[in-house]
Amino acid sequence: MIGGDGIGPEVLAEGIKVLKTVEELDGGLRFDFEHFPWGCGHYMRHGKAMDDDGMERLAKFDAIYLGAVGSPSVPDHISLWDLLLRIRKGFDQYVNLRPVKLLKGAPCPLADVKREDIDMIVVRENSEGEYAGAGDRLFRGTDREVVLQTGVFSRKGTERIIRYAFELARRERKTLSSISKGNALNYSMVFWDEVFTLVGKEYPDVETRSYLVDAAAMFFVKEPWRFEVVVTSNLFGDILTDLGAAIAGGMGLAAGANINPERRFPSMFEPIHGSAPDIAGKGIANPLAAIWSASQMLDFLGREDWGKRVLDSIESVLVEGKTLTPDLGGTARTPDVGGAVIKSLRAAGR
Ligand code: GGG
Repeated sequence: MIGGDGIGPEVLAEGIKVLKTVEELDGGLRFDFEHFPWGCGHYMRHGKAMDDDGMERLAKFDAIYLGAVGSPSVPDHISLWDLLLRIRKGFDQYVNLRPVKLLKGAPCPLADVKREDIDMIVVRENSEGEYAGAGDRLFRGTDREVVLQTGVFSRKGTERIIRYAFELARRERKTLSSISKGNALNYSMVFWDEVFTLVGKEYPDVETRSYLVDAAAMFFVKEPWRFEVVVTSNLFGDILTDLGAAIAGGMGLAAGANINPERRFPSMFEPIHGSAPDIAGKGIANPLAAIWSASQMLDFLGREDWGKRVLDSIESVLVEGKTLTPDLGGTARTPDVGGAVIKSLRAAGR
């Protein structure tokens, strides 16, 4: 576990308690946690967000549980690249799975939308694209200054994420929507659309749709029922899933899994929110996204039974509505919410 910065350690602590409860109730499952004190504090002390041998040490684990990265004391591009993106790329976690599902009891700002209308899974490309880190900054500080940020879309990288999404859609018997921007991004997204069509020929049983990202953003708000499985690029996925969080209860309920499907490396589970320095240390951060990401971890580790029970317990806490943090209109504190999920898990029994 890497608590990271700001509210990261606070919300992760509740996820750990939930996993410990699962361990106890199951009787067979066992979790051994090792804590890594990495993040911006480490960067301020040592000039790096993780130890030099950090990736080697992490490689031995089955899964990584991450809190949040970012602090006003460290430039955001350093904190992101030195920890979160380093792990995603170093462990080839090329699939980022982000559910956008309106749980019962969760608030929704949209009018005329039924709860079951918001139930999609976004498959975000997580290893290259707009976040490849390719570019340059020339003639810095002069009037000739030129800045390049290059999107990188390899055939292998594009095919594998699209194929993963098709497999998921086939398994779940859902439609698959590809979100791109082929009209303006006349190299990368034209290529993306071509690969989507090509791979799609192998999946005649999967119904597909293609959207431009601007239209997709509008439909997320106006007609979210259009989307079931969604596949998109790194940047578009990052942005659209914050929009997804906004229509499905807020950032406090948005979970993400960074997956290496071949299991050559550990996968990583995180709430998608950042470190929220404005509320860090106040004990009011919502831990439900972190707990939901623990449920994704249980799914990935082959215990979908417990993954579902943890998610059901989150939903019970929302439906009951008595133990919610301020972002959801309540007055509860972070550990109270973790405690309420545990109580619900215990009540449901083994
Ligand atoms: N929970 C991890 C975290 O702090 N994420 C903040 C963030 O900026 N993430 C960018 C991304 O998901 O690519």
